[in-house]
Amino acid sequence: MTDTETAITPAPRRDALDSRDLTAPQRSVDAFVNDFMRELNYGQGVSLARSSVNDQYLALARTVRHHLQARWMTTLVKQWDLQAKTVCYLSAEYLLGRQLDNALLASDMDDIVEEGLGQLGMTLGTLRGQEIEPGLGNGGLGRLAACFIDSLATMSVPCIGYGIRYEYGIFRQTFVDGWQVEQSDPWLALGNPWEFPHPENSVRVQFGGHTEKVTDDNGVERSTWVPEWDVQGVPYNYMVPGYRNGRVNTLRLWSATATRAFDLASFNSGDYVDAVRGQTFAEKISAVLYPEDSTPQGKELRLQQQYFFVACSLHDFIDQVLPPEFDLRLLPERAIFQLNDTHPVIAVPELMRILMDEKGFEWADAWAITQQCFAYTCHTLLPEALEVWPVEVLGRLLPRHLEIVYRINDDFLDGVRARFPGDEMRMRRMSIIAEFPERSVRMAYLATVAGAKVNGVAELHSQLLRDKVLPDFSDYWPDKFTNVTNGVTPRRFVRLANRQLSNLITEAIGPGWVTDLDRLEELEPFADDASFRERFRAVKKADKVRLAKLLRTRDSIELPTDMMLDIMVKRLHEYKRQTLKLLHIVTLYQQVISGEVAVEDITPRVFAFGAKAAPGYRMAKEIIGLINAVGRTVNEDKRLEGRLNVVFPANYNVTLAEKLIPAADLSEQISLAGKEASGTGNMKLALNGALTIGTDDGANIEIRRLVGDDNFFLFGLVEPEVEALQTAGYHPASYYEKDPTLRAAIDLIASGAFSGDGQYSFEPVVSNLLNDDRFLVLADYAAYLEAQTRVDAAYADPDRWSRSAILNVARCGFFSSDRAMRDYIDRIWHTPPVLDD
Ligand code: NBG
Repeated sequence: MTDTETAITPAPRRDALDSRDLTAPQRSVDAFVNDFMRELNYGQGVSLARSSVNDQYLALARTVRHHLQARWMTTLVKQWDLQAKTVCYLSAEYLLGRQLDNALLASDMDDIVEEGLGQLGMTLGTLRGQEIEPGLGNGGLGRLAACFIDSLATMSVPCIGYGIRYEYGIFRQTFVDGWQVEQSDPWLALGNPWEFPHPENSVRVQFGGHTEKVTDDNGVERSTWVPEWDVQGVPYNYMVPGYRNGRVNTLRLWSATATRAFDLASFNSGDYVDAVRGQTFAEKISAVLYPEDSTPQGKELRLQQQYFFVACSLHDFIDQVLPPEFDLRLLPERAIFQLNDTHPVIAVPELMRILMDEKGFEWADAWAITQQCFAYTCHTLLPEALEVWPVEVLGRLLPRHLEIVYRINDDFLDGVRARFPGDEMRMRRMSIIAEFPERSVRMAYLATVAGAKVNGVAELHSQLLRDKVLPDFSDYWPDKFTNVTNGVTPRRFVRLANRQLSNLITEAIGPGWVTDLDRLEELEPFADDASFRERFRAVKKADKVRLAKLLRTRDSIELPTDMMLDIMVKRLHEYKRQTLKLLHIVTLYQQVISGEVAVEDITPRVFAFGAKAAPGYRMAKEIIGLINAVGRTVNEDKRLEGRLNVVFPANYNVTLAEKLIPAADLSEQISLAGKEASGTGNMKLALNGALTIGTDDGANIEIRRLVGDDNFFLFGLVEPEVEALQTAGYHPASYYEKDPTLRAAIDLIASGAFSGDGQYSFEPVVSNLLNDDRFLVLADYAAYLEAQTRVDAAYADPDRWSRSAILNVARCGFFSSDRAMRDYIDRIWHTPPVLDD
């Protein structure tokens, strides 16, 4: 074939996909062994005898994925035939967790694989351990996106997840002398069998330059963008298998590369480094995930990432997913672009630009389409976490988009002016462009103006979003605002993470709960069944033993398995109040060493933490240092042996969460009321039979309402009280002065009791608590301690405790991400499932 022929041969389109029989590989142990050996010998190119564990893992992954690929092809063909409305989930983060187990579960291959590997002298457990999880997210927001795409696949709803294939995911945390040290996460280094690159479908993304006014053929003056530089986005497809329903959706992650990989002129002239400079520059865009959580940094590279992935995604959907010559006026019938927080909001002016500058639409028509195609989810309440981009930065990087944003704002403010004539203050408050401290674009406002719907992620959060964060907007468009309480996937966080509990539940009520979590309510009567409670306790114990085994090899930590396991796992942030938990531990320790309390009177507890601090967040890192210091002191003190223990395994991630959560007795959800948008760890823990000690915040409120006051340990100020206290003037030191128990705990820290030889006094933490305490730790301390005594009393009665734990499981079916998806579909997306005929 000549070059010209290549150029003019149209690429085969999806409608040309053949209708050959897309049958999956045979399912039997023999067939598996054959397929596996073929992958090992011909895929990896090694013999069994010479193969490494990594070879074996890769061969296994490829063997298993074949079983899903046939379903994937079928899904794509069907989707093409039906042209059904598709959820395009735009998210800068997906915290997927390991893929192998999920693929085995979805394809129902566990037993076959286990037996087949056994015949070959291998164990599934060893190969499973070889997989490095894709840590392409920071915390709750990224994990939520992963749960959502799992649920949509399981519910047969067409969805494409769009995101970034960061070459380095969330940093790996290690501790050196108790201090967090970050290491890079080269998760792709040993090969990634779960992705399918498609460089032929690359998208060109342009940046920089300026705009020019030109008069088009109809004599209309239009703006055109003359960009200065560009990169290519290469799509990598991942399978998102539904749970045993024959459907596999797609996650498409973009990787940046140079449009011209190699500058031959520089190379020929001998400047080898210069020859690849363009490549290095381009690849930087998708190189690394920003390790921020709840507090954006406003770095220009971050904006490049955001624009890069949404530009790729919109072009992909319009040019590749839709049929050729599609009438874009009908786009709202085919797509809803869900903006996962403000990170992808630059997609709004990008769609406007595509429609006008590339497809020739007039402003009004383009805007009418755009407004129906987007919806926005807000995930925070901290004002500092709402992204803003300085006009100077946006204008330099995306001058045409800035023009479009100005025009959107002008039109929007005209509308506001018409409704509220003369209300200049309101105009200023509502403007998408902020003037102070520097002129910038408020991305949350842009999303609200453009989005058909705006939602918060738990009832209280949605309420506060309307009342506090965007009150003028909710006055203006009351119907635009809605709530969808978050959810988590029961496949990964119960069925996979806690097989024993899953089996127990299935024995009691049948297997239907895995895809219909409301059915857990059928467990209620078993809470009163003594033998069931006994078995439930045995499962918890087994989960602790399993965790202890893991922590021994992973972290050289000895985890006692006969004590209450009290866990706080989440990103380290002051608003989440790990320091409040710490003050509780220090108080118990202080009371024992001072002789105030006899050690026998303490309920034996292991306190487990898991938390990463953003590398630039100094106070969070101080708190990590202090937790480890207190842990070391407590664990080394013989007087407390068998009574108090602190464990803090490094590098909390999805894989570790799947081990920690099933073993937990007590779930710490102790954020300051009004600060945690929802929380999702709280849901995972309750579904695994941990009782919550928590504030009236985020989804805790809904958990408590469902499980009942008797099965939840509530404490602390409620949101209006927080607000009142802050308005009246909060003086943390007054609590210190009034409360001798609190004073003793703080004094003990300040005295250097936990400082070891280094004599480091943790002064920043102490003085922050006493002089600032933005999140009211000291105000809630006494109530928290009191609630902990209620916990102790309840735990002293194993039957009462297990009853409550079982009721937590039985009553938390609401927190399935399947339900969250139904809510999004009913209230926002209107995307029906595509069911088999
Ligand atoms: C987080 C909130 C959590 C919430 C998750 C998922 C961000 C910006 N927000 O409370 O802090 O559960 O989002 O909605 O990461």
